[in-house]
Amino acid sequence: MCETCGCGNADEHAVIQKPNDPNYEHKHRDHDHDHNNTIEIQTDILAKNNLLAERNRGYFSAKNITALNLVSSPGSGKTTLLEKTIKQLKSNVPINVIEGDQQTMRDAERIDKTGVPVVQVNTGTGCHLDAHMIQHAIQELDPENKSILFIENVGNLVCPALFDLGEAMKIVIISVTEGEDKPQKYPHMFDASDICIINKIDLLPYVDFDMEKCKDFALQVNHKLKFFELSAKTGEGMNHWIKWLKQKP
Ligand SMILES: Nc1nc2c(ncn2[C@@H]2O[C@H](COP(=O)(O)OP(=O)(O)O)[C@@H](O)[C@H]2O)c(=O)[nH]1
Ligand SMILES: [Mg+2]
Repeated sequence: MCETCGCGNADEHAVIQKPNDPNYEHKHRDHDHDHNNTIEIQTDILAKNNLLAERNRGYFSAKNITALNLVSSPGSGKTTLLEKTIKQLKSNVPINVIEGDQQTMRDAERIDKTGVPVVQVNTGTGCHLDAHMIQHAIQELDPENKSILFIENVGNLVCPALFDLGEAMKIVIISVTEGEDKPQKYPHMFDASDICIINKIDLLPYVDFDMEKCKDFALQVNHKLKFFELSAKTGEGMNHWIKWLKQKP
């Protein structure tokens, strides 16, 4: 966990709002930065988070909701993938979306255009979503029984790996412009995920990206990872991903 970015106290900064909310404002609650006893505090934060995550998991299980936590570095194409996925899937299954970013409603506004319910969580200085934010967001959304909840986490390949949200699984997205070595450099995220989506394959002819090496590196970290290679832009490979989603919830 970061010691300097304030992620340990991220929930104190969180602002949860629906798109087009006239009361939208950039507000951040004040908090104290006390970094004494850092290890104990971090342990407490993760223990508290895990407890709330289990409550979320119980809620999802009782309502037969499949919660999928999309994690990646900024710009890998999470929101684009969601926009395209929702268009193809929303007639088959009810979908809700929680969008996480430090600032702005931009992604929630993009998802809002697809016609599914969405809330934006602005984490302020925080670099990940946590289980408490998700608890509040699902109170706002009130997702249907037997539905899919997509959670787009804050773009960051580090901290979101540590925070269980109560999701069924984490899905890590890497785009071919990021280089094939990311699973080696950020192993925790690939270890914490069940699915790895390799996006922007339409750009493969233009970038030095070794697909097989990338998958090998990822499998060295987590031999159970399942891969989808696709382009959210052109739709190439999307059919396998959509077929997999149709088997949920
Ligand atoms: N060429 C290409 N560009 C993509 C693809 N998916 C997303 N993008 C672009 O990548 C940029 C970041 O996408 P966005 O969905 O906002 O990424 P996020 O930050 O992970 O949510 C945008 O300019 C997208 O149009 C893809 O499959 N191929
Ligand atoms: Mg996004």
